[in-house]
Amino acid sequence: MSGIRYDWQELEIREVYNTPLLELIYQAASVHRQFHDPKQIQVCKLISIKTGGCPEDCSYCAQSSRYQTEVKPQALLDKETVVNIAQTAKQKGVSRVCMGAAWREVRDNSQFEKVLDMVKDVTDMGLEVCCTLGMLTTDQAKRLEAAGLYAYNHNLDTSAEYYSTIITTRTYSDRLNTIENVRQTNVTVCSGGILGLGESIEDRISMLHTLANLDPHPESVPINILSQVEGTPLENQPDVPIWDVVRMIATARIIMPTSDVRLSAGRARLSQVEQAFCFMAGANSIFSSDDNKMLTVTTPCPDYDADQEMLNLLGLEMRPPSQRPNRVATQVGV
Ligand code: SAM
Ligand code: DTB
Ligand code: SF4
Repeated sequence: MSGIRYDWQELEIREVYNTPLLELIYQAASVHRQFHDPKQIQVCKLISIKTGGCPEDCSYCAQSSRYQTEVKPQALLDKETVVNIAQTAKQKGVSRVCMGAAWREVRDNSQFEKVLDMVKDVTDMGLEVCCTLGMLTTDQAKRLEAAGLYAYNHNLDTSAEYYSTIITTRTYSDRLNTIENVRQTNVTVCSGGILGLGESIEDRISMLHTLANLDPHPESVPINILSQVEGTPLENQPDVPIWDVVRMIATARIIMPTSDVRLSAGRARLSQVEQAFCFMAGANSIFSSDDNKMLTVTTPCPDYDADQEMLNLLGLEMRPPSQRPNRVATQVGV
């Protein structure tokens, strides 16, 4: 069965999302088994290479300079620090390292040169490297590609309709433009969203519709659960019910069958049973850590050893890094 479509209608996605729950999970699990090895989970490590002081006003974010949060701004880390964190992660079986910077956009300066250097060195360790650095031009995407970058993360976060309620300092088209710029290269695209911003179910469906009509689909789709950060406008949002998370994962799995669906922020508050439902519904990627945080102290992340134990218990295993080399990096012998 080929089954990969880029012409999903909102009506169809709504129908999938509203399928009776256990039937939805069963359908998603079946699709998952057609396109993926259901034993394998991709384990990723986040490194905040530049923390806080961001000029953007994303209402959920601990790193925006507009809000008073417990995050202390930190300048760009040096390469040795990043390589050391990546080495420990590799020893623990992690296959992807994702470097995040609290920037609005990449600038062509010495900081970007340093990031390119980090990408080269961590790629050389045999790890998949992902960056999330804000907006990017095609030229910058090409330079990251030449350094060996495997993936670029740029989330849509919510629907086009709801976007300006959450972020006013950039537009949905800015977001789509950067994704388009990454698509001019062989770097894979990672793009998803957040549940719990006060969005409606229609907003969730609209975001999934935008993602599933990108051709090709993003190779990975992170589903974040809002971590309510004190000091941000969304600090008092209620917790997202687990079944909403499961529905979102299952729908993403069915409409984007070859993509990796990543259970991202908010996993730390889920029980093993709840996480098992997410894996059953087609999630096949997680972030794990040894410093108890995602990017910042505001958002906890489960521990490598606890995750290994959970995977063992569920009969799952860590997926090795992709053998697909970045084409340009191979050509230039990076
Ligand atoms: N500055 C870059 C950008 O916005 O593209 C990259 C870093 S940003 C922290 C990456 C993503 O993390 C956001 O798009 C959002 O989906 C997620 N995120 C940030 N804060 C979050 C929170 N409090 N809860 C859940 N997800 C969050
Ligand atoms: C993604 O979708 N989620 C990760 C990663 N991509 C960059 C970030 C999770 C949120 C981190 C919030 C914090 O740690 O402050
Ligand atoms: Fe800045 Fe990214 Fe946080 Fe928005 S999500 S405030 S762009 S670090």
